[in-house]
Amino acid sequence: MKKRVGLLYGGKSAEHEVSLLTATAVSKAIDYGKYEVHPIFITLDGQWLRGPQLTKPVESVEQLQFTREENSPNNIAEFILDKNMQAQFDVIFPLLHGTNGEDGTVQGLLEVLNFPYVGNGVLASAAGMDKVVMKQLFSVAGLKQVPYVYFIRKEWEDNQKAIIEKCENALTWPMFVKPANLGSSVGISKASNGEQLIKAIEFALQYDRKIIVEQGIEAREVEMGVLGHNDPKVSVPGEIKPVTEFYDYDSKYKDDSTELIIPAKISSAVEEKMRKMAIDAFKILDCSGLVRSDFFVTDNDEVYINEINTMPGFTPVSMYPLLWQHTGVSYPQLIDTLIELGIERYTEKQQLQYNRD
Ligand code: G1L
Repeated sequence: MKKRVGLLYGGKSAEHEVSLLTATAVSKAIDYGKYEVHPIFITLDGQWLRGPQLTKPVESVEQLQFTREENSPNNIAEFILDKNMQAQFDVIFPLLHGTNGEDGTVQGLLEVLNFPYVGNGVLASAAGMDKVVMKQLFSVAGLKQVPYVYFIRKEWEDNQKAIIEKCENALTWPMFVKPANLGSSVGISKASNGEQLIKAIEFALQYDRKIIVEQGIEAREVEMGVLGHNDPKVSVPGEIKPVTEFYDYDSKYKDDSTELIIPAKISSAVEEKMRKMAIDAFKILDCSGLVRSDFFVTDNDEVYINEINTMPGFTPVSMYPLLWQHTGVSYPQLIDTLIELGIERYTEKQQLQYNRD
C-alpha cells in the first residue's frame, strides 16, 4: 500500500513563495511508486485549499496554486472538522512557517488533529524560533556561544541609556542587532558605534518586541545537517562564503552573493567538535527529523554555535539537502527518510500511556 502524503505548503507568511518553490521541488523528487501525494495549499490570505492528487512531478509552481472549488474547504475550520479529510492522509509534510511566523503553531494543530507529520515538533519549532530562548538552552547544554544582550521594547522605552551601557560593557564592536524572532530575516543590522546601535535597535523594534544584540566575530560560517530522531546522524560540514569581500547581512540573505563550499575545509578536530555540538543542540531543543546547525569557526580553530534552524531551506540547491547529498543521501532519499522519521515519532508517541490505569 502506498503511503498517502499530505503536502502542506504556501501559508500566510513572508515565506509563501519559498514554500511554493520547495513544494514544487519535493513533487519533482518524491517517489510516486511509494507515495500518493495530496497537495494542500494555504493561500496568502489563509484559505486552506485541497488540490487533485499528484501522480507525477509538477511542471511549474502555478500547478500548485489552486483557486477555490466547491469540494475544497476554504478555511481551516472546515478542514479540521472534515472527518473524511482526516482519513485521507498517513502523514503530513509541512513545508511552511506557522501563520504570521509563530512557529510550532502548525505543528500544534497537527498534534491536536493526531496526524503524523514530518519534521520538528511543537517544542523544538517554537524554541528554535526565538533566538534568546534557543541561546539560553544552548548555554544550559554548555555550548560555546558569542556573547549577547537582550531586552524587550518596554525596557528600551524605560531606560535606553542603561541598555546601551549594558551592550557596551558586555560586548565589543561591531555588534549585530536582530529581532529575537527568527521568522523574520528582516530587521537585522550592524552597529559599529553607539549612534548606530540606537538606530539599529529602533529598526529591529519594528519587527519584534524582543531584541537581541550579538557581538560580531571574525570567523568563517560553517554549517552541518542533523538527521534522525532518537539516534540523530550528522552530515559533512559546509562553509558559507560571502562572495563580496565585505561580510554583511545583505550578502548573507541574497542567494547569489554567497558561495557554498562542501565539504568545508576544516580540521578533523574542529569537525569533531562541531559534530558533538550539533548533536547536543539537537537534543537540548528536543528536535526530531532534521536541523541545520550553524557555527562560527575562528582562525585559531575555536568553534561557537550560532543558531540552529528547525526549518532549513529545503530545495535541492539549499545547504541542508546539499550537505546530505555530499554525505551520500540523495534528495529523494532524504525525503523518504524524513517521512519515515515522522511516522516513527508518531508511532512511538502513540505507545505512551496517557492515563493511570
Ligand atoms: F518537513 C521538514 F522536512 F521537516 C521540513 C519542513 C520545513 C523541511 C524544511 C522546511 N522548510 C521550510 O518550511 C521553509 C521555511 C524553508 C519554507 Cl519551505
